[in-house]
Amino acid sequence: MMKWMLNGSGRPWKYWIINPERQNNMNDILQIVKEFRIDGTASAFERVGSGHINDSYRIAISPAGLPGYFLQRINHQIFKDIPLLTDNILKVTKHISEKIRLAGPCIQCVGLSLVPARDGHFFYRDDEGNYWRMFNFIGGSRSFDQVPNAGLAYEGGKAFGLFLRLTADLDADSLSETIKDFHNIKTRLAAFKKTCEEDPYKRAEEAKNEILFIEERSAGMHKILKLGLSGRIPLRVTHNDTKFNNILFDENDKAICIVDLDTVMPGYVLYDFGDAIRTGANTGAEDEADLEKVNINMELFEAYCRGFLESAGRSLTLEEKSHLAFSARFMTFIIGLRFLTDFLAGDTYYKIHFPGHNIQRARAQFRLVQSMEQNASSMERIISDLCKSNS
Ligand code: GN1
Ligand code: MG
Repeated sequence: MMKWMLNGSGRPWKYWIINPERQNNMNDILQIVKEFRIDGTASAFERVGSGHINDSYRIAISPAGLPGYFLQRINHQIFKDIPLLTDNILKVTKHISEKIRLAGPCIQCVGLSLVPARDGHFFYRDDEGNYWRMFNFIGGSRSFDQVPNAGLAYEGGKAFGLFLRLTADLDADSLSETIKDFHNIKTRLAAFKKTCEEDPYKRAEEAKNEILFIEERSAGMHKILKLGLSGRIPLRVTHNDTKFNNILFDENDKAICIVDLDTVMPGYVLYDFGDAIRTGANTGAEDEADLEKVNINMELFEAYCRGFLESAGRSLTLEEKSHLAFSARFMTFIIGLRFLTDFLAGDTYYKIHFPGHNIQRARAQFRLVQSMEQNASSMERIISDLCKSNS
């Protein structure tokens, strides 16, 4: 069932829920919390986060003073195998926590851990078929949908670089693909083409400029896939959803934790780098309506790259380094392509906050692609200068 509701900021959103009544019912959420082995008693909850897929809640605990918990309803229309996804997350969180423990105070980050349900599993399936899971809440932290200064961009780059380093000795083959062909341009373009042809909601006319934009660029977007398939870049454990707001910062603006681990799986580092630039060096919001406001911010770009290369540069191959600037353009393109496909398909994948939200998101992504095209040579130069100083 589809329903319009108000989120915490008073803006309407639309999302798919099985039983609309249960969403705002405090007792229902607190009932779910009781299914997990928590310390203390849940006293309140609030809806948090700006993700487009799962529903997230902060759970407050009494006695007061404990950091509380982070409860999520996992979108199982999208993540179809929850036990497999949970197994991935357990492997990754345990690996990272152990690394943090061994490194001691020399690395400043906090590990995530899943809280077991009463039956010992690390998720709970309610009687309506919804899947829930619980993490420790990282108290005192905050995240940024847009990056206000270069210091934060630098910290963010260091954090995703550190994530890569901490997971470098975790065998990529030990993780499963939670969404098959997630960043596979060939598959994404085929789905787009099919949706355009079928045009089930008769929206292709409205999107004709964006469709043309994709057609003009699609041939040049297969580089990373080809490098991967031919073995010229390695498969690594990668995050695959490195939106800047998946980095948690402490009150001193130091990055302390990487969250949203659903898509941690084997992948190419270029995907992680590119997606972080898409969101971390944009002068506008991901869904900015005023396209004049959307540009690559070169100061934020330089700072993110500096942090990332200081932290992970030595573990990257030359081939990877030489495609970093392109990867930003690529990831912005493929996410725009996915937003547009979802618009044409009737908004079934991403939560939207108003009709036309997905095409607005796609337009903002494509404007950012254009800005990156215009700045391509400066982006290349910044990266090659930084690579020299970090080799
Ligand atoms: C989705 O839910 P969220 O915001 O963490 C999507 C990402 C996209 C992103 C675009 C599983 O992530 O791939 O980059 O929206 N996640 C999935 O904002 O599709
Ligand atoms: Mg995500």
